Amino acid sequence: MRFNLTDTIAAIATPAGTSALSIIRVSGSNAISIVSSIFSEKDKLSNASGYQAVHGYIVDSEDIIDEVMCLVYRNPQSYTSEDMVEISGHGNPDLCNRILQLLLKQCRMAEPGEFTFRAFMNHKLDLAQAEAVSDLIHAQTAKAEISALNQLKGNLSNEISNIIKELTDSRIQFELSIDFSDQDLPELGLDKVTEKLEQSYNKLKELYQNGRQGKMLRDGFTVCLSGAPNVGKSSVFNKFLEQNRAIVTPEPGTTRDYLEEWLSLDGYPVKLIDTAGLRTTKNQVEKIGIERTKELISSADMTIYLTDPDTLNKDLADNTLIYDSKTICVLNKVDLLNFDSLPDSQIWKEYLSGTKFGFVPKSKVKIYPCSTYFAEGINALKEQIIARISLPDTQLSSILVTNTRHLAAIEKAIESLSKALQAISDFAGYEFIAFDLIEAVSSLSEITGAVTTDDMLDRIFSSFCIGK
Ligand SMILES: Nc1nc2c(ncn2[C@@H]2O[C@H](COP(=O)(O)OP(=O)(O)O)[C@@H](O)[C@H]2O)c(=O)[nH]1
Ligand SMILES: [Mg+2]
Repeated sequence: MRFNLTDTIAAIATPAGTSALSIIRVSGSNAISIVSSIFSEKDKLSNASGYQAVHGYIVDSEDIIDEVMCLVYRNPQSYTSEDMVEISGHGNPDLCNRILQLLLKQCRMAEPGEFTFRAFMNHKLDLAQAEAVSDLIHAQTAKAEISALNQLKGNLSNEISNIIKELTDSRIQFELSIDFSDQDLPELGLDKVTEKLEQSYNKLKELYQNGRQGKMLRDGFTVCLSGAPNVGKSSVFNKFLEQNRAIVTPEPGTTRDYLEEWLSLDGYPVKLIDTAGLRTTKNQVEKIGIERTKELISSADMTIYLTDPDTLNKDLADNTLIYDSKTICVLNKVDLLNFDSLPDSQIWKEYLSGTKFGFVPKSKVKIYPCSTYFAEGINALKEQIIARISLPDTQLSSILVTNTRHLAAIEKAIESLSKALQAISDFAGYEFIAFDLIEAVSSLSEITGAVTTDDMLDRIFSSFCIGK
């Protein structure tokens, strides 16, 4: 086992630095007696009932260290399911550390995630919910918060438990048919069992497919700006961030190394990357920058390929403009065009007046016109990105698998279940089908934590904050 569960543990739960308040958490069978021993109102604290707050002073022999409120929790009605005390003191890091040092004379410092680990071991939370605690703390945007909160409420755990129950029921029916095949039991309704297994299979498939997008919600979408030098990549980058982050100059080849920044687009976490312009060059530094750009484009979730009136014809001739689900082509600097001389001048005029955004007339690929000098083009580009990454709101409020570990477990379960279904259609022996169903259940049990290894728990809880 990774942590000793019988020790009493303590940790500062609030961030380091000066703040209005700071909170120290103590959990374990001796939590209340240890805090009482350094508290001015010893009896009041020792006799406090659960959820009672006791006002007093933390004292070191005769010296008063801080005036605090101690909130008492009695097991099992606490986060960890153990006796707990939360000491709220003044947010002075020095005072807070002195209180912690006093406590640590009688108990041990908590490891990262150890409070939540205890909650898991004491069945307050299952593993998927414990992971949601960490996701909720680290969620960067509103959409990621909703999804983590749903998981914490147990939505994912319930769905997985229901599927586990269905699969286990079916497995038992197959096993009974093997074990008592010589007895007068009613025959296994193979059609009905198969139908149920197919339903579970479809549910898992749906969870997996939605989950691939859900994972992006948790980890973010990477959007890479690319195109020839000087088309305005850094200008677009700065407009998105609403600050002059990247250097913009009229001179081609300004951006050599890439820059990346996080932003929230309609509640979705987006990592926007500004890259070196793509061109043939003899300059060593620029060459390396261009190589990096190519790697970034291939690993990004989306690319915004920019061109401008000067490079458009070359880009069209070279077939560099592609329009697929991963790429958005943009013609920047449309303010430089002489609209009256263009074939579909009316469309361009409508665009410039901010009423239209769409195709560049007569081009083979869909190219979005834009100018970093006008808000319309940038806003419309943002909408295009959002449209491609956004999930329907119903999907957000339902179950969304956002965690790589969970997705891998679901994928394994789908594989085992599809083997079971194949075995049924091949008229294979029931023992083979039962075996595949056991495998599927065991993969799914890893999500809720009914099946775990020390190594797996280590990996999960070590990424938590201290004090959580
Ligand atoms: N006319 C016009 N100039 C632009 C526009 N966007 C960027 N520029 C200018 O084009 C030049 C190159 O821009 P920059 O963002 O550094 O391009 P990058 O090399 O692709 O990063 C700068 O002088 C910008 O001010 C635009 O929409 N219209
Ligand atoms: Mg640049």
